[in-house]
Amino acid sequence: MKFKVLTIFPEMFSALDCSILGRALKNDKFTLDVVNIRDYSTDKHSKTDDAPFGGGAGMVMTCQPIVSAIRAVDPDRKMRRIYMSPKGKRLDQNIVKSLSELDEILILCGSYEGVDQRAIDLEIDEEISIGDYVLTGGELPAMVLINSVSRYIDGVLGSSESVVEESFSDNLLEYPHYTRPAVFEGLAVPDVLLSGNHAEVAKWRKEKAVEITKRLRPDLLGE
Ligand code: 4FM
Repeated sequence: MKFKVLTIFPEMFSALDCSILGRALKNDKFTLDVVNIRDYSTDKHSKTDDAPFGGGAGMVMTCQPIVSAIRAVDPDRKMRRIYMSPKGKRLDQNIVKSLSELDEILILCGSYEGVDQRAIDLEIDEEISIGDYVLTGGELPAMVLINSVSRYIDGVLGSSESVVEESFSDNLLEYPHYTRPAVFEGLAVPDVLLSGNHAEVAKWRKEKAVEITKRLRPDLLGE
């Protein structure tokens, strides 16, 4: 998988150099090119924004640097071009999984009050939202998308970080986890987990997953 991110805050993406994704990037399991939109501005001061037509507060990102940057990084339109926005289709694990099957994803991050609609109309394939709340820009949403999609790429997760037995894999929330010590502040780990009976452990985990999902997210069970 190849990701290209277009942003006016490229430094923010250093967060992806940490932990599991940092290791995967180092080991070339996927690539991430972070492109500064400002570098494509033809303005003498490298401006990337202007006041909104029709008036109102805030600034709008102009078409020229965005359209030039997108066409420079994806000249033959072979990438899936995504704009992170609260107006987009809500990201869920099914969308994550289907995006992970693509070869190349371009993500446009907006800032300020918005992006000139013509840049979106001309160049963007799909708008995706990470949830019904408003952030100051699309950078954190882009990192959420990259993080969630990367987990499905071969070799990104270690063998102990399996992608199969997890929340949402069968539309259930995860069962509770425990590790040593067996008793902490008087709270004991459920006996079955210490029994060594793998079939009983699997049964208990499935029951817990169903119980927790019923209680916290009945919508996931269609209830
Ligand atoms: C997006 C601010 C574009 C300014 C944002 C511009 C968001 C979300 C979000 C903020 N993106 N899911 N929620 N973006 O809040 O995806 Cl120009």
